[in-house]
Amino acid sequence: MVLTLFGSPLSGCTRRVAIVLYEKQVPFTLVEVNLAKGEHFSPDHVEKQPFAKVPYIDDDGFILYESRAICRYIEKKYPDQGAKGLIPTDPKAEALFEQAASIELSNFNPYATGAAYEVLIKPRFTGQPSDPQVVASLFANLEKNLDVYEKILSKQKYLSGDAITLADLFHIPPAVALPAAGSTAIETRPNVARWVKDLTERPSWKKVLEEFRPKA
Ligand SMILES: N[C@@H](CCC(=O)N[C@@H](CS)C(=O)NCC(=O)O)C(=O)O
Repeated sequence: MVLTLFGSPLSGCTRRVAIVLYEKQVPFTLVEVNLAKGEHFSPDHVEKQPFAKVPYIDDDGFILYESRAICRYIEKKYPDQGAKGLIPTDPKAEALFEQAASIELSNFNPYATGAAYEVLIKPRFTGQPSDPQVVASLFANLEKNLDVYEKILSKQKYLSGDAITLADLFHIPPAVALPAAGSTAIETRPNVARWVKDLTERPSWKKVLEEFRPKA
């Protein structure tokens, strides 16, 4: 049975999983969970994703949620298909991958996704204006951390070394939302900008942009 991805085509977390499914050439069907209509609060959805978030997958009856866990599962299930080595197997290389994945989760995602929420999502979905002080604080933290990224990426091509891993791919959806949220943090750091360009030029992201468009 073909893997089913339950999520919202515009949500960064759903898109993160789709990037990896395309990278790994794993066929899948997207079943839209309409966040604007609150479908993620339905009893059926909450039974699968108890935190009432998207996405989750159904892989022949195996239910899994948390976008990064899903990506790891896909890479481990299909190590020899599509892009290879997205989780390195050598212990030191794997440890460096985990370090980079942890950096993304601790030092990038809270600020980048937080800013995207505050500027782009909150006003649209809650009717509340974004709070300039909150945005300024998120941007300040992001800039401080991206200064460190800039140093790391001046010495190596990707966040855990010279080969791409899931840790790099995890960044794509929030990174892409930053300019629209009013941040220049990426474009003003040449190595960070080079890295994001490299990631977003991959066919997997282009396919997400083609296939995961807002419905008219
Ligand atoms: N850590 C979770 C986060 C899931 C999450 O926050 N999803 C967002 C979309 S990116 C969502 O469902 N938002 C709806 C809501 O919070 O009501 C993951 O990576 O899957």
